[in-house]
This record gives sequence, structure tokens and C-alpha cells, in this order.
Amino acid sequence: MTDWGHRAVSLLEKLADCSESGPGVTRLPYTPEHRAALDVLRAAMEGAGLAVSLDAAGTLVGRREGPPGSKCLLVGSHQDSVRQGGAYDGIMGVVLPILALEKLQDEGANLPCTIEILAFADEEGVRFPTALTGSRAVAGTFDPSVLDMRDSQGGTLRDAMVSFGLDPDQIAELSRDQADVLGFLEAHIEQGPLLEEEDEAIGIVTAICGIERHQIVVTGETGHAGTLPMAGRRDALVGAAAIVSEVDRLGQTTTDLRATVGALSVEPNVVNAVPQMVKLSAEFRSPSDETRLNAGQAIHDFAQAMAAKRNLKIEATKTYSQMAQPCDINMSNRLTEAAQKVGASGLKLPSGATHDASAFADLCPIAMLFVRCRDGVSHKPEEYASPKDMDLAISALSQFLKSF
Ligand code: HGY
Ligand code: MN
Ligand code: MN
Repeated sequence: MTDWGHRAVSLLEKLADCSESGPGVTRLPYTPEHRAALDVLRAAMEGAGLAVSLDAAGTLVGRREGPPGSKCLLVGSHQDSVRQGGAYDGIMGVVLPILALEKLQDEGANLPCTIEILAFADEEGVRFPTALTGSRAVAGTFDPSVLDMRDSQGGTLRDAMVSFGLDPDQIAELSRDQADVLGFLEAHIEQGPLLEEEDEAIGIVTAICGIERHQIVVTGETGHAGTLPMAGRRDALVGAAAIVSEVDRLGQTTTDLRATVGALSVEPNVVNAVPQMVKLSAEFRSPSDETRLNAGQAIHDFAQAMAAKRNLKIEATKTYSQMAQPCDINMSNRLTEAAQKVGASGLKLPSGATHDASAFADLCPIAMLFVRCRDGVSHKPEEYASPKDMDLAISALSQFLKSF
């Protein structure tokens, strides 16, 4: 009797080694670490009887043909991580369905439809200021202008893809025809505390929150920290600090809003000079698009009013946004039945994190399966899902795949 949960553990351990050095997992898209992870995933996909290919956006695709003329069920998640992140976010949603297919293969089960398992190159948007690159390409909503976006070394997304051996000009060909697709399913670690609080191993996602990200540049005037009088200073970091506090205040006082300044840089960033320029991110998430949009507008207004008072210059740009996406009722009911068949209650819960699944909502029905997350922590090395919970998730996935 195969212990599928421990099979998942050993695969995820191998994949966690495909990382830059340092705490946790750092595996950014179109890097040697990404290449190493694709080698591990390719072998696992072939072991599950899948025909494997790499698409023009760097998505590894494992395909198993169903009966002639059958439609295709898309299943997958992202291979990339945040910096010093965990070993489960994204990649577990590729490993579990591969093992679910291997389990079905071992049982000699015939697949009722064609299935593709997808390992998207870039969901997090950590290396380049965009996200959902691979899933949007498959869903047909990829915006080619993102190819000119640059990473912190100044390289463009296009160059990174070409050096990875890809042809970005072929990305437009990746979009699937709605008539051929049954739906998109994503399994993912919950990244929150609800399943643990309810003592549930797996849960069914009701909706994925919306998200928007802004880049705000505050410009003042530098000067000698010891000789420049305090009166009349145009200190960019003091201005930025007011914005950081306002982002937090918006989050603390608005229902259903998460507000975060995650990245901030200072120039000239030396102890004895007044800060000249500060670049900071402001991110808002909410299940309500209206709440999120109002918060984005509010921080722009606040920053301009603060800058006028302090004689600073503000450049505020919305760099990214995703609408909130409900999961498809019928597909989620099918997933609930599969979960209940393996003994789970089928608890329903929302997602405060965003996922590749949100990119597919325009193409086909979407559903998500969450796996319990110890202490609810994610985007850090301590992220953990147990072999027992992953074993149950693999059983639920195999029931779901058979149900079409
Ligand atoms: O940021 C998110 O919610 C996801 O992990 N990309
Ligand atoms: Mn993530
Ligand atoms: Mn993720």
C-alpha cells in the first residue's frame, strides 16, 4: 500500500533543495533553481504516465489523454516561491495531483477526460512587478507589455525567458479554447489558520480575494544630517513613514481589508544624510473589489495631501490588480463530494491569498482545494503541511479526477 503522503514529502523535499542558498526556499522564475525544479517535476510527471512539455511561458505541462474527443481538465499551481519562503506554497499544488494521477494509474482506473497538470513559472510576482504570467498565458489574458518589465538587476522578463530557452513571441499561441476546457482545479496549502482551528485536513475554497499593488515614490532633498536645520527639511523618509502609518490605519479600520507595505528602499541610504528619495509598495486585498479600490484611491489622495504639506514630490502608480473571484458552484460541489468520499467534512472557506486559479475564471469554471497549514503560517520557512493531510488530499483529488 503506497503511502502517498510520504511520497509527497520526499518529492517536496527534493524540490525545496531547488533553491538559492539561505533560510527557507527561494526559487524565482527563469533561474537555475527553476530549471532544477523542472527536472524533478518532469521525472515525477513521467512516472505518472504523463507526456511532458515546456510551454513558451516556462510552464511545465504533463498531459494524459482521455477518451478520444474528450475535453481537458486543467490542474496545477505555481513552481515559484517568495524569497525565503516555504516548501509548500504553489509547488504542493503540482505534486499532489501528479501523485493522484499515479495513484489512479496504479489502480488501473481509466480517466474520463484528458488531464493536464501545469507547473506555472511565475505566480508570485517577486522577481518581476507582474504576476500570474503562465496561468494568464494559458487563460488567454497574458499582456505582452509585461515582457518589458525589469527585475532588480535591470533584466527584462523577455530576456529572462529567452535565456531560459523560451520564445516569448509564442506565448499568444498558448491560450486554450473555452470549448475544450472542463475547468481549472488548484490544490494549495491554506496559508491561514481556519482549517487548523476547525481541525480539518482539507477544505473547499469559496472565493479568492482581489488584490492591487501600488508603487509610491517620495522625493525630497538630501543634505548633511548635522548641518541642515530641522526647520524646512524635505525628508523623503519622514513622508514615507506617514504613508506607511496610513496604509496600516486603513487596514486596521476597514472591514475585510488587508493593507501592507512590504517593500521599501531609501536613497542615498546613509546614516549621515537626509533621505532624498524613498520607493515603497502598498498592497490592498479584499473579497470586495469596492473596498479594495476605495483603499487604493485613499492612499493616493493621502500621499498627495501629505506631500503638499511637507513640500515633497509624490509619484504613485498602481502596478498590479486582480479582481476578487468566486469559485464555480458546480465544480466546488463536485470537489466537496470527492472530499466527503474520503472522510472530510467538505468545510468551505475563503482565500485571503491570491492564486493562479483567479486567472482562469474568465476561461472556465475554477475550484480550489486547501490543505491544512500548521499555525497558519506561510511565505516563511516554517510553512508546513503534514504527510497525513497530504495523503487525504491526494485521495480527494483522485476521487475528483475520476468524477468527470
Ligand atoms: O500573494 C499571494 O497571495 C500569493 O502568494 N501570490
Ligand atoms: Mn505565495
Ligand atoms: Mn501560492
